[in-house]
Amino acid sequence: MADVTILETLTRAAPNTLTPADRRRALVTMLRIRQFETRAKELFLQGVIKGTAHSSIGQEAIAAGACPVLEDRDFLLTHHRGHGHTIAKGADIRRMFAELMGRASGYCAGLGGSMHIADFDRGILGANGIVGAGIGLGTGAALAVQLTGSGAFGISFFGDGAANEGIFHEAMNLAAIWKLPLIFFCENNQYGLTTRTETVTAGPSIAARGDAYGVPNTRIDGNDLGAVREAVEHAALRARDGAGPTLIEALTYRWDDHSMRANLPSYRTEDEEEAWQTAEPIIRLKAEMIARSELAEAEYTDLVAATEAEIEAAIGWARDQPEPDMDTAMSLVATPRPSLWDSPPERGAREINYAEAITEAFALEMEHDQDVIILGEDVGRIGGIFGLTRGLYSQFGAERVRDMPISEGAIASCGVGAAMRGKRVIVEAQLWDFVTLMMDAIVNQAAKARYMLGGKARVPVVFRGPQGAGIRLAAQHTQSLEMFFANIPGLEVYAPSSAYDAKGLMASAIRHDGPVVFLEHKLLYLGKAQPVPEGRYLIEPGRARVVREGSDCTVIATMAMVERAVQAAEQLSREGLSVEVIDPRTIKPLDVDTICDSVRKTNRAVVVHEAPLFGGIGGEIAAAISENAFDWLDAPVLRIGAPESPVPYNDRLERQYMPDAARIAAAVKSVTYRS
Ligand SMILES: Cc1ncc(C[n+]2csc(CCOP(=O)(O)OP(=O)(O)O)c2C)c(N)n1
Ligand SMILES: [Mg+2]
Repeated sequence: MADVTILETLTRAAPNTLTPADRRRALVTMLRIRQFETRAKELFLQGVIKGTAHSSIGQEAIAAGACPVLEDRDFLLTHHRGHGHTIAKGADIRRMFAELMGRASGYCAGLGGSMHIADFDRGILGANGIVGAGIGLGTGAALAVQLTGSGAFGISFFGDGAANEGIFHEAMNLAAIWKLPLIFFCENNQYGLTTRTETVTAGPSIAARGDAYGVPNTRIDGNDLGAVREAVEHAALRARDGAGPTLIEALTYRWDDHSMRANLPSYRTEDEEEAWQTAEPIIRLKAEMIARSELAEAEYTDLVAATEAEIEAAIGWARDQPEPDMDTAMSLVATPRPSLWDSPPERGAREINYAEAITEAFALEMEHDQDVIILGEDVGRIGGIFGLTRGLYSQFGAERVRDMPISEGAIASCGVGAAMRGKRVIVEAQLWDFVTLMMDAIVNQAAKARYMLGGKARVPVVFRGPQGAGIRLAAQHTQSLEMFFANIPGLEVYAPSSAYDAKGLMASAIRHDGPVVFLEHKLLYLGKAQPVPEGRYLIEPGRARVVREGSDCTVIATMAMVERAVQAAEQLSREGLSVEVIDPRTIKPLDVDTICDSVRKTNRAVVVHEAPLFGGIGGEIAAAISENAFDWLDAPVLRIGAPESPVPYNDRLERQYMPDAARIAAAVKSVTYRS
């Protein structure tokens, strides 16, 4: 049965602020969207469009009503059902079809498909395949424009289903406390896939959820062009005036199945479908325009014909476009770096410790570039729980060193969104284990944006925090998670072990135009002062450091294990063994050449890291040695890591859990004395 209360709402006319020209433009937009979706579905059924796509037929009034309020300087983020929004914001329909057909001239170079269409030059920051993701990214883009003071604003479109994602609530809170210029636009089409919204959504309405955050909200008829336009005009004025976000819930209905691919057993009644189709937006607008004598039936027929011709021409163009090739696709994964690196300076005499070196890199980069900002919990006045941002708050102010709510999902998404809109963002996870709550922003958004958006997106964001065991914080505050990220193309992973490297690599991470995961170690924060140059310098990622030279065995160690490997080497030297210690410094890119050159010299290798052995970087390094230096090996490559267990709290057990100098020395002896 159709939802009577909603249909009653739909027949109530909203005050109309549209001019006849606005209505005509909107009608054309709606016809273009409908014809785009109709033909896309036919092409999908013919196998010309593959994968999937989500039709917005029935919901056109939302795109046509909301998007014209956006000016060139404004932005939008949309969701999987986003064709209408991008068309209404001015995207080139030919390139949209080309993308759906997987062609090189498509918006994402054929690498993203329907759910990822973006046109940064037009302020279209992307559709998204992750339900709710655009809401979090929207907070960041809104923060970036707010900091610029341009008076611009943006809209994040999402479905009713997304209103039950945590990011909806985190983002709403964030936007409210900072008065971000953002419209949260929920297209409530009554279903999330096959699930009826009201059966999974608590409270009187999605709009009413705004009350909890002090965000003005309204529930409107989403099939009424005038109602949509008026609500968005009103919310836009608030956003431009610095009054903050608005939540709009627009009631509507999708005519087609969830997706073009979906072949789901029926979950809606024919009565319901028919009732909503009679309330459909195009026929309503057409009837209104005819009643106002703004349109004649024959003119409408001409508009439809002209739209059909335009869409056919776009399809014809798209069909003729070449497909992308693998080399080009591969070139879009990694964000290019400058090919010229300063040669790192001498260490000098001045000494600071690892934590202070990172702080110094922040300060120098923030001084150098106004766009660098830091987001994290407690990073402001107290400088984070380990004090790394202490002093920066008084130097650079609360706008650039921003205390965040305990909202890791929003912190990370906000960082990515701000980076997409021109900022260089440093995102702190208070303890690295909390990164598990940031994973969508890092893995699905930041890591893939450049590739999936056809090489157009620039996402300069550093995700950083302290990992590792050693100070009895137990299993949820002590993990070594580098391999979570090393396995994701598009991310770089830095893991310095000395103060000198930490400063130079942090500068490189901040100045990189792509996402970097920067791992620090709690035990190293507590380490001794070491010589570090005072000025700015960069260390090239993917260049290992030979920490100590030797000729009998190579020990490759990461982070807190480097110092332990050096201790083992010193102990062994007293027994007559010469051990070379290598710190890769960056897990990805990994300097296989330096490691293998060393093994070709020593003929033996031991790899040591703090993470559990299985799936650790040790396996990668051992494989690289076997592939590149097998003929030089006199013994199998040995790996040392933590046991297959969470980190124990008990002091003695925690020490036993972490590899130490004695275990490293024993491993070196076992490979050295076997030949
Ligand atoms: C995080 C996440 N969970 C689940 C999915 C699979 N999925 C894609 S669309 C969708 C329904 C979303 O419903 P809604 O937000 O109401 O948007 P609509 O499809 O109705 O426009 C689901 C479950 C996904 N893509 N991302
Ligand atoms: Mg829905």
